[in-house]
Amino acid sequence: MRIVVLAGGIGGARFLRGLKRAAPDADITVIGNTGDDIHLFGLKVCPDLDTVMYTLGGGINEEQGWGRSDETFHLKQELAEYGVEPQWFGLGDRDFATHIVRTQMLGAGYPLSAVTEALCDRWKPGVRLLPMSDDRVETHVAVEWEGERRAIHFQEYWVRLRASVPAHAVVPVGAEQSKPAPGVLEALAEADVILFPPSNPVVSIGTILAVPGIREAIADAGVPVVGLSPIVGDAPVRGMADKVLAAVGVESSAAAVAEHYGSGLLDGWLVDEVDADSVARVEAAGIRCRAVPLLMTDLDAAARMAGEALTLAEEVR
Ligand code: GDP
Ligand code: FO1
Ligand code: CA
Repeated sequence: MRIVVLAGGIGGARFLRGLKRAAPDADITVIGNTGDDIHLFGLKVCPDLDTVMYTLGGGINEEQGWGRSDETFHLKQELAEYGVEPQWFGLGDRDFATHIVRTQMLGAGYPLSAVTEALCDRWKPGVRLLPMSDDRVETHVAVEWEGERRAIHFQEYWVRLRASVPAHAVVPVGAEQSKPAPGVLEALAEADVILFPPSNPVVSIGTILAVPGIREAIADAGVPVVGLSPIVGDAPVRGMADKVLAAVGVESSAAAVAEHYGSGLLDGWLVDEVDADSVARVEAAGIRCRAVPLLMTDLDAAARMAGEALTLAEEVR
């Protein structure tokens, strides 16, 4: 079975770990979000691709959910001693090596997709990890800050400001001119099932869908498309997805996220058991819906969620 998953960082990565356990013989292709990418200290950082690669490859900081395990921060401290900004983004020494290799290869002319494949030669994530695009796409957020309206990089909004300032719009800058990376449209056309993990609907999956051609390829694939809600009991399980949902005019609820994707894209949707009363609303929108436990408390729980998603895919096929 060929499964294609559109993934952000932590939610996507933890779900994928469960999916590998639930479907050990499946051929899994991951289309990763690159809208969170940022250039820092002359280096290209791809947080969501790295979170998937490290999580599936056994190198993730498990408690944090991003960055390397067994990490040190000597380089960060040395840069701070020179007064180099930004100091609000925590790049560790081990993680820096990944960004140096990536930047060096990009400088030599390799596209991000080839660089990601090379990095995965080391980590062996057990999935084919493709960036959504080889072109530069950077999510910016229009915020109200110090009495002024301005657009800032997503990482500045998320990490520096912790989404604490009002956001008016979320813009994937460069998306309109971008092309899907090699292999993305082919993987979607050949998929038997397409899954949306409990990733951020706006700045992870929304950004991937903003790459021209990807949304159409999903609809044209003619196979079950099943998603899992990142919102449980009207709040994100972790992070600040409610803030970016508000910025695009979507309420923070499992049903509203399903309606936001819509029946033109989704065939099936899983909500948590605490949101069982929203099943009827989702089905009224033309999307088959089930309420099952949706907390990835451990690998077994994530695997059960992946199994439920595959079962729902068979029901809607
Ligand atoms: P990010 O790039 O690191 O922000 O990660 P993603 O975009 O892949 O996923 C973030 C979303 O995952 C957040 O909105 C969380 O609410 C959601 N999430 C994290 N852990 C869980 C979980 O155990 N269950 C569910 N249902 N959602 C989760
Ligand atoms: N998230 C933080 O909240 N603080 C950080 O200092 C931080 C550093 C960082 C470094 C590398 C990396 O791959 C991810 C990192 N993240 C950090 C997570 C990253 O910002 C994620 O993109 C967001 O959490 C949302 O997706
Ligand atoms: Ca992300």
